[in-house]
Amino acid sequence: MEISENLIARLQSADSVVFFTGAGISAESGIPTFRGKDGIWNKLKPEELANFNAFMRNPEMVWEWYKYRRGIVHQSKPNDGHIAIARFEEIIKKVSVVTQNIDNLHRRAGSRNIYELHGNIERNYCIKCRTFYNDDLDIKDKVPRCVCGGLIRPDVVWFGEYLPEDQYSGAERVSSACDIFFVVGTTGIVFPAASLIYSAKRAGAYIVEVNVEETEVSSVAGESYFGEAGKILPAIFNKISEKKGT
Ligand code: BV8
Ligand code: ZN
Repeated sequence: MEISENLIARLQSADSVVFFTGAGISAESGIPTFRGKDGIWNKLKPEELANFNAFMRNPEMVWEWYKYRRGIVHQSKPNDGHIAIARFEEIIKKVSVVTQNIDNLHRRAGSRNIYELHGNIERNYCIKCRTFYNDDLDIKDKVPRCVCGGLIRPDVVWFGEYLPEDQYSGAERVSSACDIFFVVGTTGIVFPAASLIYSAKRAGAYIVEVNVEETEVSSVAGESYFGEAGKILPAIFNKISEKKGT
């Protein structure tokens, strides 16, 4: 795979790089994407599942879906794409990960500066008293309940819900101050997360897309690499670390 001299030069001189990731980076870990050909949204509509009203109307169904996805996440592990992103911290002064994913794989791969825009499937809280139940959640019940009697929900951002303020403002800050902004494995159609791509571009960042196909982002990217993130990101990392003699 050919890496442009332009990108190599930019990475050699970059102080700060952001990796903005979506479901596509976890596809090679066996976690289904949302909108691809085998995407989970094809069978189930997001409106029916990833929103608060659906949860209040039918908590059993929504919990069944999240238990199914938790099961997949627990069996999966970070792939070479996640690991390459974590290893960029060895050769670039400031690396930030801004992820739409809730699968915790960037943290498990060793990345340290992570902004989780849409929450994390490993965390859950009571909608009444906001007590958190994480690894102590007893999910054998159809619908887990808090000691106060309140319903427990996954700590993820559903459609129509605001993103966690601290995560979003932190992500905005690093996106508007970086030299290179990688957009990895996302259709770039969910907002306000996707607006970070445009704020980064407006602030002068060089946009590099990594995806198996063209997306809405391709037209604003400085360059796009079409192929699997688990192959492209390690190839870029190896090229730069070779150049830097690390
Ligand atoms: C909000 C967490 C303010 C849960 C998710 C009506 C009412 C309210 C809001 C809206 C509305 N209409 C529109 C909106 C805005 C809405 C939105 O953007 N909708 C879209 C669909 C148009 N946004 C919201 O609701 C947000 N909140 O706006 O609040 C507000 C409040 C009240 C009232 C009004 C406004 C909240 C959005 C967050 C929703 N939560 N997930 C869960 O996961 O269960 S969204 C879901 O989509 C995931 O988080 C996912 O990460 C995200 C984006 O999807 P992608 O990651 O891009 O995944 P996708 O499958 O689409 O694409 C995968 C890509 O990977 C593909 O391009 C594929 O080619 C590529 N790929 C595949 N394999 C590989 C690969 N690439 C590289 N290598 C590979 N191997
Ligand atoms: Zn409670």
